[in-house]
Amino acid sequence: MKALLIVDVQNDFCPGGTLAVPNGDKVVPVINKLMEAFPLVIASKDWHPKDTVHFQKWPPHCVQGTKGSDFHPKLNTAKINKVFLKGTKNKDDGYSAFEATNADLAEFLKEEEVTDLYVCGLATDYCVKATALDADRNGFETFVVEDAMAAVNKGLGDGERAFKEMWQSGITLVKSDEVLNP
Ligand code: VGL
Ligand code: ZN
Repeated sequence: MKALLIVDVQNDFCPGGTLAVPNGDKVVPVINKLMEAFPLVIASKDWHPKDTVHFQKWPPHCVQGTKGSDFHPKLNTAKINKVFLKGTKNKDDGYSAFEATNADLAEFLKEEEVTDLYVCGLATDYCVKATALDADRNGFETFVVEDAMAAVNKGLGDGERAFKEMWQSGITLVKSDEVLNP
């Protein structure tokens, strides 16, 4: 059983948002198409309290219940079976979707008999990377869909380094075309 996990495709990470990822919105049509190939689609949301220590490292973003925390308006949310909320505590960054507090992601995937997890979304060098590495550690066959994600690139080359780190950990890099037309 395979599943698609969409990480943090939220307004604040897209152009016009408070922590906009360059080309963050470009992943939306790719992900909408990708969803068609999966019987199970889940998503994570960065979901911060307004006084979190996380905002000492980052401009405030994805504050619980604000417009910035909503999914991008073009994302086909009808296909999303369950949403996992992370970074929900005052003292946690919650980069990985496996740190979600409203439900246990690893347990959910095991109950659904997911063996192969495909990860996409925002941002490659933070939450996508952290989530993919955790998926691998939790024993899932892990794939990242390269053209369905975008990097913050706070430091030059961070996105490229993230791909390398994921690949070196045994994660498989794939393109959306290969997933849609196997
Ligand atoms: C993220 C920085 C801060 C992400 C979240 O979703 O990649 N990056 N919070
Ligand atoms: Zn955050």
